[in-house]
Amino acid sequence: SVKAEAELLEKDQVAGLFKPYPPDAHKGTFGRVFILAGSAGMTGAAALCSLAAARSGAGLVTLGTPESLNDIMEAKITEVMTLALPETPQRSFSIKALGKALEFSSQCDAAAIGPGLSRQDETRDFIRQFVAACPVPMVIDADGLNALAEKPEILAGLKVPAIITPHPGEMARLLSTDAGAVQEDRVGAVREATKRFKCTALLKGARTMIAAPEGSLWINPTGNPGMATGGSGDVLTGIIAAFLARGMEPWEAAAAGAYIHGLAGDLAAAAKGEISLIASDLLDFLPEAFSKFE
Ligand code: NPW
Ligand code: AMP
Ligand code: MG
Repeated sequence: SVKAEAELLEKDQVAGLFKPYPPDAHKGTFGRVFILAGSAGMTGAAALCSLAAARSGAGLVTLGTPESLNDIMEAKITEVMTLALPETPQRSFSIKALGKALEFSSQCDAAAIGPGLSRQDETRDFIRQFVAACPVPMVIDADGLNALAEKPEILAGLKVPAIITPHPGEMARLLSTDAGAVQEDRVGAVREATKRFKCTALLKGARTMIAAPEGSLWINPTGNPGMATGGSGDVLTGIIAAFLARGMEPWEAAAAGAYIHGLAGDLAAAAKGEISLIASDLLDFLPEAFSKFE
């Protein structure tokens, strides 16, 4: 049954979503995450997203990267492995990356696609075909969403669970409206998205909302305007991917992800101030955010 009212996410409820680590845990216990992110000019999005997954408990994180950016990514991030994939002349994923990317994804527990991928035509085709055939649960953000905006049937036809994480601008593209209209009726927009695309939808911005296809609707109480800074959303995508890989249900991964991300932002703002807050501060404050749940 569809609840009429949105419910505020409570800390105790989020705590219940984190199952304790078994003492005999190994890397495989917590899941393998595959991230497709980045292109020339936006390697930061790829680094932030994949490091966020590593900081959020994923056992192994692999970043698929346009091949000429591979050495840069290897130097930028130590804990994350990379998979170099065919690229366009503008150094974003080409359609030739599809086979290898799909093959790799089948060995993983969850995927994330979108941050910093660019909106080039060939990359858009790669994204569409990857999402349509990806065999594991995935979180789709940023240019992943932009690629699907004119192909809503791809999302609606998926056989695996998916979470979409649009900001109001991306949500407007998905629903063929404008960001102002989305902001005027955030509840209506997030409900429409989950209904139309048959997946869990998370609408970002002050008071992030999470809607699940079965009708529940949550409002995240954490976070602050200091988080309105480049790369902040790319961190959220990595956190949610890690939670999917450790076996959370899509609405659980989205809700716990929004809560932890906002909490890291609040801790970072308390330490550094809202003005100076940058996205990598969120990575630095994730450990303290998680410590509230251990
Ligand atoms: P306006 O103009 O501000 O009013 P885009 P992007 C609207 C990557 N990044 N409320 C906004 O409206 C991303 O991952 C890479 C209302 C504008 O129309 C993407 O791949 C980084 N409106 C790519 O860059 C760091 C809102 O949406 C539009 C809104 C482009 O992503 C940065 C802007 O959105 C970035 O993460 C709100 N709360 N929020 C890196 N270091 O590599 C947004 N809008 O055109 O999708 O651009 O979000 O910057
Ligand atoms: P993106 O636009 O993709 O970089 O995502 C921005 C992130 O910062 C999202 O998680 C937003 O929910 C968060 N954010 C942006 N502005 C605010 C705000 N005023 N209050 C709380 N969170 C915000
Ligand atoms: Mg974003």
